[in-house]
Amino acid sequence: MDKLAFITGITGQDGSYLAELLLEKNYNVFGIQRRSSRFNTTRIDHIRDKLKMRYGDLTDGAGLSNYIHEIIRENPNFKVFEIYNLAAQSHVAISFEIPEYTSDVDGIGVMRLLEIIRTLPDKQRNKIKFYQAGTSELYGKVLETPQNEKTPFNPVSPYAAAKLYAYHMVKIYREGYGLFAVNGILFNHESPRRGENFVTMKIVNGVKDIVKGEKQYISLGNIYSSRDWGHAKDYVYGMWLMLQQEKPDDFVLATGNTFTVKEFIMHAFRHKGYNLWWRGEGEEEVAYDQNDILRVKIDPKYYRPCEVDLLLGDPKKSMEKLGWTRRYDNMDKLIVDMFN
Ligand code: NAP
Ligand code: G4F
Repeated sequence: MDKLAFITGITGQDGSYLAELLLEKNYNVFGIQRRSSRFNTTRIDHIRDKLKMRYGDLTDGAGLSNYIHEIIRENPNFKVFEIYNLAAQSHVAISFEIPEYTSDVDGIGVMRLLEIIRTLPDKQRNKIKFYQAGTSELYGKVLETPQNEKTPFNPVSPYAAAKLYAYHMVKIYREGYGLFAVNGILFNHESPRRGENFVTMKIVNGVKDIVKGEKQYISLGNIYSSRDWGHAKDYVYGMWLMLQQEKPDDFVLATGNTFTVKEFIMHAFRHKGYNLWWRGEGEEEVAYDQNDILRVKIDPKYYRPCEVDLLLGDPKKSMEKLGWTRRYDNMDKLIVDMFN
């Protein structure tokens, strides 16, 4: 095969959808998985026999280098080699607890990959395209709304600070060394494969447990932050489109709509026939259902040292230049898919 793709983070939400998409498009797909004491490949087990996998970690530059050189050695006549860097410690709240590790993986890890590409012979390097998983968290305490490719960044978490370093390194390697390297600036995207400790999946799983009678209520942190939530399947398609361009550039992927966590909670409960009534304020705020049973309460342990209050993306450039469109074009479609 002449089309190669290497996906870091292939075992994650986005990596698994991207691997499916690239296999459909007849790419030869390579990936790394982290060593873990338990198997961590459940999202890709259904396509495992079509993938070429080995152990690897973004903190281990030598291993990454060996693998990339090996892929090239074994496929000397490749036409294009797309490298998608999706691996990250991707949880914002957890980045406050493990800032050093988060910086190493999400920041320095990106530089490790860029250096490996930069030091390849011209003939090989010129056929490599690099995608970096950037994030709307870069906007942080937002300086303008909606946010687009020109909006200044103002990160407020170790996660976002590490991703900002990565964003700039991609630009520096693009402008300084002529690498085909792009930053996707992606707003929140969810799916049935979303990690359990992100708020949408926590709410969906909580409602499912309530329906089954296995739980009475869900405990959450700040329910007044707003997010621009799309579906991961649409967003991995956008990543691929970015690497099909003639020239490297940075793009925002977003829906152009924003909802509070509280609105997401109400949509999710309503989907299963529960109407919520809210009482109290701040840490005392609670929601009861139509039968006066407690369903949501606030637990300050989920608050973050700094919060991103409002994200609302403007995807105009991606729609016009990439021809990017979304199949999941409203939040209820996303919620239905997450419940299914
Ligand atoms: P995810 O489900 O948390 O997946 C992260 C992936 O990175 C997993 O495969 C994970 O492996 C891997 N990983 C973590 N640490 C690693 C390390 N040290 N070395 C190698 N691999 C490592 O995240 P996602 O939602 O798919 O997001 C994909 C990327 O997009 C991430 O970079 C994230 O920061 C970024 N992003 C996500 C969103 C979003 O809303 N989903 C928005 C903007 C940007 P395990 O499976 O072993 O944990
Ligand atoms: O679901 P979240 O943890 O996602 P967050 O922080 O927006 O980050 C996600 O999106 C980013 C793109 O903007 C990605 F870069 C990042 O990798 C990740 O995929 O939290 C969403 C909101 C926050 O305001 C949080 O404070 O929900 C609030 N929240 C309220 N209660 C909670 C909870 N978040 C979590 N995880 N758990 C709660 O119990």
